[in-house]
Amino acid sequence: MIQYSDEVKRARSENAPIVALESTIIAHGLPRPKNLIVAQEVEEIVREEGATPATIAIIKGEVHIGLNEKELEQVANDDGFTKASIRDLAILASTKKSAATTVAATSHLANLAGIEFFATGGLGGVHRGASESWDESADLLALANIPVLVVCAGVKSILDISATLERLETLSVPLIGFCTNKFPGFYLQDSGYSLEHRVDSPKEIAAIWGARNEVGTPRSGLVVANPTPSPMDTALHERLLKEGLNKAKAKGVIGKEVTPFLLEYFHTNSSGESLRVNVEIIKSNAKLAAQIAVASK
Ligand code: PSU
Ligand code: MN
Repeated sequence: MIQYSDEVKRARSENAPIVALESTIIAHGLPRPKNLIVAQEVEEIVREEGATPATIAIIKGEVHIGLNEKELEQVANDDGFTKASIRDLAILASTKKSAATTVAATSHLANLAGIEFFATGGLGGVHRGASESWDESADLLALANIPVLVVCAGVKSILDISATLERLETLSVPLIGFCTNKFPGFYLQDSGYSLEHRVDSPKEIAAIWGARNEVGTPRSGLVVANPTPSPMDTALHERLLKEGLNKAKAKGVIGKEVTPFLLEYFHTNSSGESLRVNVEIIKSNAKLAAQIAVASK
């Protein structure tokens, strides 16, 4: 029982390029009222590139692929939207509850709807201290098992980046840098880790995506790491990261609350800097994902 927006319905019938967008960024990653404005602007960027945006969320238990104006507003402003990963989907469907979807859940639902391209901000990954807390995002397993291409600005710098890269390797998730050999660190252009593969055009990415069939690896996703166009000041980033992690620990924040807590800490303590960078990231990723979707047709 999938509810498609009118424009997504049209795009599907015309076999036109579609880009999936996640809703957790809107509901839990960006502060109000900026979140709604950004969500609308990001959809517009996708349209300008000649693709159709499909923001994905669960509303009253129903899967929505593409949201109308009112539904987008609900996701942005309604307190009833929890943060849903793949394991929550059946529970939400049967209890008729609403939720925003993470990278994992959005990829899953995009694939269900036959959408291959998806833009987010930063991926979830292995958290610092994960060897004790076992906190590893379900995004990683989803990337390994769901054939959706995800454009992101690397993994969030609040994570253990080295461990995340190791897990991506173990899980056989292909990883390519867009116009860079450095793995981006979300707020920063360079996380300090190198990338083996670099591509310089959406066309090359589309070709790699298409080549998976030839070598018999069509079942996994693909991560396109697109560095932020305007990074945060490294010293400010360093300071907020240290403070935020300490605060989270002191307050005993665990589970799926960790990521929203740290993002919020950055947003309220960087005088708008982290928010500015986060917004630029989402926009630039949406643009690239749309270009790849168009180049794949
Ligand atoms: N990127 C952003 N803001 C976010 C997220 C990504 O710019 O809020 C969300 C995504 O939905 C991602 C989630 O899947 O953070 C990861 O959460 P966790 O670490 O709990 O798996
Ligand atoms: Mn987690």
